[in-house]
Amino acid sequence: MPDIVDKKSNTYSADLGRFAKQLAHPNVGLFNHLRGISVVHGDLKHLTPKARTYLESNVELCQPERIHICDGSESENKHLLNLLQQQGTIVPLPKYQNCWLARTNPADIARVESKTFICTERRGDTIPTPKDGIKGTLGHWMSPADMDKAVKERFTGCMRGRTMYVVPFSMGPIGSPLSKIGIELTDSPYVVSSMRVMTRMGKAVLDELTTYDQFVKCLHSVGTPANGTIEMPSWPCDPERTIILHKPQENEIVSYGSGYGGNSLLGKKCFALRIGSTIAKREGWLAEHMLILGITNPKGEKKYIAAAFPSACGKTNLAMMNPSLPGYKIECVGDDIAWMRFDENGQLRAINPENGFFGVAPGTSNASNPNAMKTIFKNTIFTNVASTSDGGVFWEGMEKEINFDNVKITDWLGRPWVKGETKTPAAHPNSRFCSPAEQCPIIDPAWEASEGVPISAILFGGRRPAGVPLVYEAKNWRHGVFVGSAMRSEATAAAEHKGKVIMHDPFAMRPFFGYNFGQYLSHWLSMEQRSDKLPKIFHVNWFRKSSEGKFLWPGFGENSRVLDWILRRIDGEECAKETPIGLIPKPNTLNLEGMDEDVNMDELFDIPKAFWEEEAQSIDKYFKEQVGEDLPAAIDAELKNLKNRIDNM
Ligand code: OXD
Ligand code: MN
Repeated sequence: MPDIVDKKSNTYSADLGRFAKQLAHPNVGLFNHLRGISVVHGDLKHLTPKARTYLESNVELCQPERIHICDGSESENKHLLNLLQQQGTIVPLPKYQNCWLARTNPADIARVESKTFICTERRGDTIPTPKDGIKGTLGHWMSPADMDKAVKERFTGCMRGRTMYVVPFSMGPIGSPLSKIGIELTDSPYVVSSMRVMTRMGKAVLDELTTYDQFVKCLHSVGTPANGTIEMPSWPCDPERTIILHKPQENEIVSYGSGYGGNSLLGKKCFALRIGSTIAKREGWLAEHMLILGITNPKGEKKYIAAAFPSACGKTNLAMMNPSLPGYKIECVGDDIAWMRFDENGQLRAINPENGFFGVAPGTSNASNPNAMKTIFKNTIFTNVASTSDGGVFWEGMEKEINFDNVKITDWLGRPWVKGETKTPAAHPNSRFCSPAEQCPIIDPAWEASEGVPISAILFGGRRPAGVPLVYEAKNWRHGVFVGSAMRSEATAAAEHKGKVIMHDPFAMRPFFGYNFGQYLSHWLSMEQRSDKLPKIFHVNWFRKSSEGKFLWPGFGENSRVLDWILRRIDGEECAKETPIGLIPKPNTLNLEGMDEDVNMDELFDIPKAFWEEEAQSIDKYFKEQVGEDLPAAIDAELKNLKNRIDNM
């Protein structure tokens, strides 16, 4: 059997004969070796000089048994899925077409912010200096020497007995001037298969590299625990020593010990956001944690909107929304990341650097997101959802989609689960689907446009049960940057935080800043010099609750009513009135026609003075404690203005 764990030596052993036969490649010859290691798939000749050097040094460090250069083909993917199945990492889901379920080691289930570092010579380039005695929450810094030490300790020989996969990938459509290339070296076939969904991956990217030999270096290993014991051979990992490192100066990412999501699919958070934001700063553009959607009004006029919400706050749902407002159409460009830059006419243009959706499964249903449901039941890898006895999947929110009388449920840990009886959730709250974006029935015709789509508005938002109205518009760009900097939201399961605390999450980027947040704010402010056609900025909150604890706004498709108001604002309609926090809809200008539910507009748009006094204080405290000297004066001035306006309420 290929690649099974040999429990005694804790290395992978393999029936190379069968493996090689499966992979037989016309170009694989006797001389396809690198430092004595055989290349079992692909050809070293296809690597550019820099790619080869990068591979060589990491082969030396990690000492894999063999090398596989990925071509991204269907047959390669079949082989990998086969391998994963034989290793017990994934099981097929026969209810659907080419769908698979992975169950991870329960210790490896989410991003690990506390073990994520940015490495620069000077600490201040990575993070602001928090006030004395206060723990910084805007990222973690490591010195280059400590990074080198951490890498050596963990990576030396970590791939012994395993295959090192060379994964060339493009963030953004191959060849677009807005795209960037990466090469991920990994020992996880699960990562390779997922990267094939989430990025443009394979031979075409190597070809593209030959025109300019520049790429982001991404080294990943699931790890080999120091004590030699791999607890769960189907999901090797090393949670104790997990570490995720970024060196912006070298365009380099190194990730060890976790096979999960943002920790291991290095194109996503590590490249497209952390390293991406540092490249964007250098090159004068923006790499953001934002969905991108196209919206067409009943007159057939189309605009694009980008929106930043923290993880698990409904970005995927908004990006794929079926508008309830008649005559409107929404099309999806991306659900998680936007790379945006001003073109020569001063128009902000965005691409979605990703090629797939790595969405939170729980809560996704035909009621909340019918377009996602039409996207995710073919060619998908599910991770940590529950399974059904008829070969399907289940998660919290799918209760109406399955017949509990006919099927038995097995939870994400592989234990029997009974609705109404079992107290723990069937699916892990951060369980995911990983599906090709092109399968989305409302994917935008321009989602792969090489020049990107023109952005007319930027939305910020979060889960705010109290005090924050459904929508308000920033007075201008500078005020909008302040609104982004002051974002807060209830914690969710996408990271390791517990409970329902309201956390500061500026720009929904707190876990993803690649450099000092104060400098990031200055960079955003500097966009004012790049264009006189800046998009309008808004703040939205679908999650406000009444005094009885009920949601005041139904959300989902009804959010199209808010987008309609936003579009009319972009067109210059005078449907807004000033408040101390920004502009909100004038009475009767939010189109509520045909809504099933009565909405208490007074409560939904109430701006309580006491709440906002406290909010401004909390923002002030946050800036003082976390950002200190690095806070741009313009943002401090915006906060003072807000306080004054609240005082005069
Ligand atoms: C994600 C996240 O995985 O934001 O998209 O955590
Ligand atoms: Mn995200």
